[in-house]
Amino acid sequence: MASNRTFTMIKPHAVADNHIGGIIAMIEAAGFRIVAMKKTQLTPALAGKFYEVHKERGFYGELCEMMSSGPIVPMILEKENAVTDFRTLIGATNPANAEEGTIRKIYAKSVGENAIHGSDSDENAAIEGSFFFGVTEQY
Ligand code: DGI
Repeated sequence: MASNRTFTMIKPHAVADNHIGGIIAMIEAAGFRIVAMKKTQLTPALAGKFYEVHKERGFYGELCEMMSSGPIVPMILEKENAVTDFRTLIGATNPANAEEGTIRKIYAKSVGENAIHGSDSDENAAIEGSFFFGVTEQY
């Protein structure tokens, strides 16, 4: 059975551009309930740990620098089929390929500055959620 939770973070450029509210409005309108949320900032080392699976990729350094460049808003979200439905809501990694009406189509600037993260599996959703939130922060 699919888990009913996923993990997301609003990326630094979208926070800096005052899009927290617009993005959260889209998330709630799509039927997701916010289980945990905060505003925080990653160090380059923590960003590197979060994105460790990409460490051999050419864009890893740029990704870690971008993700630690300013505050982010991480959240745990709840809905049936959360991981799959949230990936649909955010759209393709590269906004040029994202469907109309998706969060990335509206708020992403480029493949690197693509506004929002969404876990790609139930297992990663649990790992990524616990990277930012303890059990007593999830309601
Ligand atoms: O799961 P996604 O976030 O959609 O995509 P992913 O897991 O393939 O990549 C993770 C993040 O890494 C992505 O949201 C933005 C960044 N990224 C991916 N491909 C590129 C990239 N950044 C740059 N600069 N160039 C890329 O080709």
